[in-house]
Amino acid sequence: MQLEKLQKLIPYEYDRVPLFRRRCDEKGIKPRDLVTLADLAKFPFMKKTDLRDEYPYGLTAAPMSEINRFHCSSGTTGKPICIPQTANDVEIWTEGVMRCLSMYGITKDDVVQVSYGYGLFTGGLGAHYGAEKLGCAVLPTSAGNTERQIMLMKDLNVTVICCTPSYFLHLATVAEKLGVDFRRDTKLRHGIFGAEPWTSEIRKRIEEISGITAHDIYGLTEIAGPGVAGNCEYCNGLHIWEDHFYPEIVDPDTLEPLPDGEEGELVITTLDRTGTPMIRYRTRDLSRLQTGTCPCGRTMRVMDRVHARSDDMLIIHGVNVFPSQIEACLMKVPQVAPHYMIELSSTDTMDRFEVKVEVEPNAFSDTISGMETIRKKVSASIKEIVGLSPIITLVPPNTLPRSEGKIKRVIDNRGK
Ligand code: DLL
Repeated sequence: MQLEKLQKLIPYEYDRVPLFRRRCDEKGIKPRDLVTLADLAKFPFMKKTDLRDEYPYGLTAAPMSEINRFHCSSGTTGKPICIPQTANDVEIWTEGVMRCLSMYGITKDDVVQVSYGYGLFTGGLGAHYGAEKLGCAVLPTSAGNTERQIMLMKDLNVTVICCTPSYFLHLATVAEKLGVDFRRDTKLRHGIFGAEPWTSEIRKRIEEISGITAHDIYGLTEIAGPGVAGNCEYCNGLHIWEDHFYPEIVDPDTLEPLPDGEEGELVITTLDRTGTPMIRYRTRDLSRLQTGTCPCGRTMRVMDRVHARSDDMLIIHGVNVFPSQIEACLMKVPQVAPHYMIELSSTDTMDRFEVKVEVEPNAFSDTISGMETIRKKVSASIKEIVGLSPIITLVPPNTLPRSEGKIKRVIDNRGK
């Protein structure tokens, strides 16, 4: 089925998207050369800079009469990227989210609060359409106005919340301040979290503080939005909806395909989308396609949770460090809260590497000795796993910035 779809998609793209045709011609490859699935690796990659360079319509394959929605994602600089989609593209995306929700055990009896932002970001409308299609009652709060979110959650008997994991942690802090206990005062049972890397340690913290089950939903604007993959009840990774999204893992340096079981950059081809199809799109997300079968019985392949992006990697004192590693080290110390910042700056001679982390309210004290014990634990945890000794600054509860959407945890001022 994947091969049949690819054999339609490649000529469709070749005929309609000049950039793709030019790249194929340069490589001396023709659509008819796709005879087996393995032949896909002969075709050129697409990447974010292509979308930026061809902004806004250069990679659009369908005529304007068929385009029915735009979503954009912000670039780090200048213009955003823009993904025009057909009604069928939106339908495929909706189905991906619906399948995820159903896999998480959500049914039409659930009340789903969508606290992802609505608009050009795909989180809000993606979760909304998927939940509505499943027959749930949807509460489209969008992001922000946290106290009102908590009031509505209580009053409307919300059972499912969709938001970034970092926003849920903020919501939990505000709920505590308002005297709202999720277990006692709400019907909340599930959280559908994604849009940013989050470690299993944060997942555990979320489940402990709220009593809900935290589910992982993965996706990106270029490929659809949320709902490209989600975890099953075994939480052993995320099933990719492979009938719509064809995954590959490549070595991020050589770009050669890697066998299942090896970590590299996730590359996705959209098998059915016709508005802005993506062929071998380099996501920059680091993952692995797992080998073997999943005990849940689903046969769609499983990718590891995305713990980092290749462009997130920091090189500090010559050591490669991912923010998620720091997060995992911090979460090993129960006295610190899941709110932290990594700050880097440089002097003439060396990098300054500081980790600021909030102390849990019940562990916070104004005695130097009490704080010093926690600081040493944090320092030892980072030293053991990352091999570096950053400056550790413990800060009082609720003092670091919070975000309503994707959180920015790294400030890198080196070389500025
Ligand atoms: O973040 C789509 C989305 C919305 C996914 C809501 C899940 C929930 P973009 O803004 O284009 O789209 O950002 C996509 O976010 O390449 C990953 O780096 C990261 N990301 C998304 N989901 C996860 C996840 C949306 N579950 C980028 N785990 C992707 C880790 C994630 N990273």
